[in-house]
Amino acid sequence: MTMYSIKMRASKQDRHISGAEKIISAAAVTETVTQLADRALHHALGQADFVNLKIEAVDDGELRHLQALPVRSSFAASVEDSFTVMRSLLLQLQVEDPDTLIELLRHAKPMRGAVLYDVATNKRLELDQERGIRVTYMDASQSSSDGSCKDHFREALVLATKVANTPGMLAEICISDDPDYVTGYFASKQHGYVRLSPLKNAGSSHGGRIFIFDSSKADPQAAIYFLEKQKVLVDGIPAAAEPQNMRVEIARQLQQLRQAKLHRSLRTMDSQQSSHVTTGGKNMLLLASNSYLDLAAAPQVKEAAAKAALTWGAGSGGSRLTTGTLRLHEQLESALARFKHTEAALLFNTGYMANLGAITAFAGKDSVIFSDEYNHASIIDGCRLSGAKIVVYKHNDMSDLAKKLRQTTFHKGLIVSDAVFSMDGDIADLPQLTALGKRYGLLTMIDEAHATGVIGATGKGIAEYYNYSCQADITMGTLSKALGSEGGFICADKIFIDYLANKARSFVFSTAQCPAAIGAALESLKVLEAQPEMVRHLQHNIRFFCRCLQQEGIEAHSETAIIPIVIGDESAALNIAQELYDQDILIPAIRYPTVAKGAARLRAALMSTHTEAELSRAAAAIGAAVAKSRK
Ligand code: WAQ
Ligand code: MG
Repeated sequence: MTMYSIKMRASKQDRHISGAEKIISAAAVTETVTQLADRALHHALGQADFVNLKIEAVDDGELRHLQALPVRSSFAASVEDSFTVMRSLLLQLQVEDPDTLIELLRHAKPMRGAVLYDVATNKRLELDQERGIRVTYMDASQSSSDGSCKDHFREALVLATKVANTPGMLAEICISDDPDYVTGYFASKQHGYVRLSPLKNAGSSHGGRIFIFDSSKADPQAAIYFLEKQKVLVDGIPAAAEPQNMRVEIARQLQQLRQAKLHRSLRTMDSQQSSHVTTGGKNMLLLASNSYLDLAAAPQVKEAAAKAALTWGAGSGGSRLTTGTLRLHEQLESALARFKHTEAALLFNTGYMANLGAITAFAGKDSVIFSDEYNHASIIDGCRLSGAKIVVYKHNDMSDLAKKLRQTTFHKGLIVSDAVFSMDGDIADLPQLTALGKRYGLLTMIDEAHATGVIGATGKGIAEYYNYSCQADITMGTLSKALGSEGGFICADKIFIDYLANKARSFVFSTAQCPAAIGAALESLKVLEAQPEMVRHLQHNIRFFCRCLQQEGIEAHSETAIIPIVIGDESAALNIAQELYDQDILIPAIRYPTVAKGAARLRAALMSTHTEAELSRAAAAIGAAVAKSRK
């Protein structure tokens, strides 16, 4: 097949504006000429007034195929860091004085071509030092799909592959002269093509290229001939540098997770969530639901969800501050405020968003947040996003908190804690925590995700648990657990709620929750207030199950629906969970990063509708599996 080399050079008032070269089949010549002319005549730097198009046939025997250099990326924090990487790569090639070369690269006068530097004599070999050596007659064998614009990476990789294959060539270093392009590279046969970023500051039009050559290995004239005249097609040029690298990087990280037994995948349920579920084709006893009162499956709650959808629509159609607030949202907010003994309440789409929104609204760069070390990820993320100074205190350790409060120089901020800790199931020391908040003039915030419907004589949560002797300024909760629906909320004084409705970005910029979720939560609250015996039943189950486990020789103490059974080793925990799964009992193993490394555990979660028979069977199975794993 006859191939053609096409070169285009365009200028305007003697200033170079665009250039390109291709090696293509005869059939593609016409289209390519059109494309290149188009590029020259519609260039961002102006319309060319001179376009030089050169078309030459290439004899089959003249063309050499080369395999593209492998590509990797080194992204550094600063230009100097990138040059440190370049320096060490040059040293690995036994280049004696890398700094001279780097200096030359960074400060050489602008040239159209490259410096040809001979390390055997420390001399520049290019005859015309104003122009330099220009590499030409090269292309990727598979053209990129979009030939209309310049692709720095692909063009550079083609050139670098040709240069690296030049006899006697040690390496190449390059900075682009495009002011917007800060990525440069180092390339050698041995190291491949190493993208270095940043190699300059954005806005600088300084570019340069140095071919590092060793005249003791090959004849300079032969090298120059190869660079300037040898026709080369490069195979295997990737379509783009980054997506490719991201895929490799992501695959590597997933592999690491698998090796560390930390990879997770989704488990699909084929039934509604209740004390028994169908999954993996089996009917299983579920000891892992947050629907602690089994309200997600309660007929009257489901009915209320359906009715709300039929009356109020499938979606809310707007954010709360625009057109999404329905009478239904207001009803639920009043009901929640009443339930939590506060003046007002505000709904969020999820508990995560409630924490994120509230914490970032109440704390900023000028504040401090004291946060329990075991707080839920949504609290941690809220703290980070707020930009406040974060002081982490020891888990539920009020003397550590007091000590750290004494040391602070901040006058405003937040003390924030889970009410019931999600992985340990213990209860925050609210009386002390709120007293410390008052003493230091900080707002106190408590996350009742696992407290609502679970603790307190009638399931009203942590304030009721402490007989209303204390109350946090901000009470956060969720509709998604004991209330069997979906969403989060904040209960507080009116002034705080008004502020949040204006400032909490996760509230302001979300579509209001759908009517079905709100209708369900309203009904759940009603059921819970009318039937506090559900809560008593749950609390009975908790005591009963802990006793059963203790009889099996397993440490288990909890006043909440969360009962951790700490195993330690990640794979032992996984094996035990699997053993239980084989006996149709679903209790997941919880691993890093949800809990610390080496603190893997089974996390049992109880429901009010579990029977004693189910719980004692589960405890016996756990006892046997744990004993087996210790052997
Ligand atoms: N032959 C020799 N030297 C050249 C050539 C050539 N064909 N073209 C440019 N140069 C020299 C010239 O001194 C330029 O100032 C300098 O190289 C930089 O050229 O993986 O865009 O065309 O994303 O600006 C690197 C891509 C892009 C990194 C490099 O070079 C990546 C680039 P530019
Ligand atoms: Mg350029």
